[in-house]
Amino acid sequence: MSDKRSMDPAAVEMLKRAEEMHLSTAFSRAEEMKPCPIGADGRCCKICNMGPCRLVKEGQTGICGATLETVAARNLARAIAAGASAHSDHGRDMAFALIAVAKGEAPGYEIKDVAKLLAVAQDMGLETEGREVEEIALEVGQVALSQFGQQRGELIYLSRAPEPRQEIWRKLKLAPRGIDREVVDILHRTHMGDDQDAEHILHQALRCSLADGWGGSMIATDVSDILFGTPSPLVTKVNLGVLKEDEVNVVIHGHEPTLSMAVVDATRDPELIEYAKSKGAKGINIAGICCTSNETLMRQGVPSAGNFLHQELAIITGAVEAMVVDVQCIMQALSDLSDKFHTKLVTTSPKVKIKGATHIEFDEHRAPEVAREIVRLAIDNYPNRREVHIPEVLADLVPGFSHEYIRYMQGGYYRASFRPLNDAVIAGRVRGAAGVVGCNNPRVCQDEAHHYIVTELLKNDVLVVQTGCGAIANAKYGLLQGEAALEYAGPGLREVCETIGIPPVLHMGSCVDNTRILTLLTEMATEGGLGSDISDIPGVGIAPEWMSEKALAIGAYFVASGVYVLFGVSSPVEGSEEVTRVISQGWEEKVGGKLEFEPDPGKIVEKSLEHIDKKRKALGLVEYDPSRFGRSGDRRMQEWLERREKGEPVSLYKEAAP
Ligand code: NFS
Repeated sequence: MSDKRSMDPAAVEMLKRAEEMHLSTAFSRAEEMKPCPIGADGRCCKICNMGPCRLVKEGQTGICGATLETVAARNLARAIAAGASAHSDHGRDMAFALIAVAKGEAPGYEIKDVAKLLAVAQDMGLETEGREVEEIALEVGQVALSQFGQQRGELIYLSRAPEPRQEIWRKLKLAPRGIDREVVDILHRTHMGDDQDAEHILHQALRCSLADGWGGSMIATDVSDILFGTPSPLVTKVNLGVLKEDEVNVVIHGHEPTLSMAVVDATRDPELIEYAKSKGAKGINIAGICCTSNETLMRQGVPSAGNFLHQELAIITGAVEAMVVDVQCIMQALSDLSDKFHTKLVTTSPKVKIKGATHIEFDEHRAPEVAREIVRLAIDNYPNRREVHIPEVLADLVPGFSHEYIRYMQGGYYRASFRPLNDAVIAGRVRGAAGVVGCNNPRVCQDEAHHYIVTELLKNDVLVVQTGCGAIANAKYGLLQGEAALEYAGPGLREVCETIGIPPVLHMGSCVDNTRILTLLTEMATEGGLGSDISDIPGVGIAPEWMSEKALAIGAYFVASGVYVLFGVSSPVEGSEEVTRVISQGWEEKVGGKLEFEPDPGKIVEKSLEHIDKKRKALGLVEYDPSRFGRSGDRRMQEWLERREKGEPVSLYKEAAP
């Protein structure tokens, strides 16, 4: 079943149902409303009330004289600041939660990963010897919190980056001073009548993005691991087929794990399960959407109902008793849509209310109580169900690849390192690495670019790491299972995956967990043999179907960390050649990474491979030649067994020798 709106059969099935029921979705609205061509290109300035000014003619300026490049740069910088603040504010809430847990004021939560707590404390330069866990946790929480309001100096986590990278940041005055400060700086300098030099504005955008990647987001990841456990692989399922016809379905959607983890716990409460049974349901089923889903998927194996564009489709199944949301990536359309079904849309964040939704405010000081109230509401709603239509589409996946686990799996407890991966890259067995991340966007066929780009990269022996909606996209088509290596990976990559026993696509977490990729790159850069900085590594970052400002912030911090980043869909600075030049060539000269917008997925693959090979060459590595590999691993074993079965004389020992 193919469709230009989505390559996912579950989505296509639900879109058909939406049409039959005359329901509007993001897919149909995207067809009805084309993007504003002026805004889409970054040519619209609405910073003051003399405008909005539309800079559509050659050489035209705003009323104040602002040029197209200033306008486009300001728009991009503001988007990056908004994205950085969303991620970072999430990090701040996690720090508050950690403090509350450390003080014993947050029942239901605990410090699950003491080893991670100690590692983070050490990175923060805190004393850990002879101290109580709670005492350390309190200080870690306080130091994390201090990073937001810090005014001078630099963020503590910058010291985690490779040394040459830190030097670049210091030399160029890119080292963020404090998380909030860098965001406010952008809002100030892009106010009417301030910074009017595109390059200068964009320089601050890089600094602000670093405050996200090596600040707010990294805090979010670390504290989540401390409180809920550092992920390691497990098996679970994805797609709308995870919803259950005979159980109360609670869908958690949004981003912060504090709420979702509490709701997960509540759905497992025997008393509430009994209560659900009293209402005629067989039990309580929980599933996730978007990045909250990634948080619970990575750690507890809670199935995922899908990525960003699945949020409305889940409701259209008619099987969702409650959709519980906190912050970010939540469409307002859910409110009207849930009214047409029996679904209760529950908002929980003090920051987010949606007209028409039921608001049950979440508070980490009484999380179990709030979570139980929400689950009870869902159960009470079960008898109101009408017609249910759940697509029978689902796939297995193996998420849980934290950078700690990736390190561990390459040598076990005593010999964990990145040596095997680096050696594989050096030998050309693995050509390079790619982080393929970010959203869905109804302006392009759902998941198609994610899937195409990743399968092409795998074929070319590029190891892929994913987060967010990109990971969920490819999980739906089976790429996040071990078997995918046999089917999709080139010969060298396949050998590596078979040897370690991993999928060729590693799911590293939610969108804030892109910071795990920063750590992974740092590990590769410092392990030896692949240069000394992130910019030396044969790797790329790709956001094929991006839509959110957070994606831009992520893209920018990868660039500032030295990575070549390619975004699909369309360019928000298309109107300005100068800004397009600054963020690509200009940034590359400065920090070694660059940002490009490339709508054609085929070209994204081409450019990625070209860049990977260029970096290989610069490192003096052997030229990539897949014909040298593919004679080891499970396939070889299989051949040997087959020949032996046929009675042919074989010796595994002799043949294994080169
Ligand atoms: Ni990240 Fe995109 Fe949202 Fe997650 Fe999905 S839309 S930028 S991937 S859920 S944050």
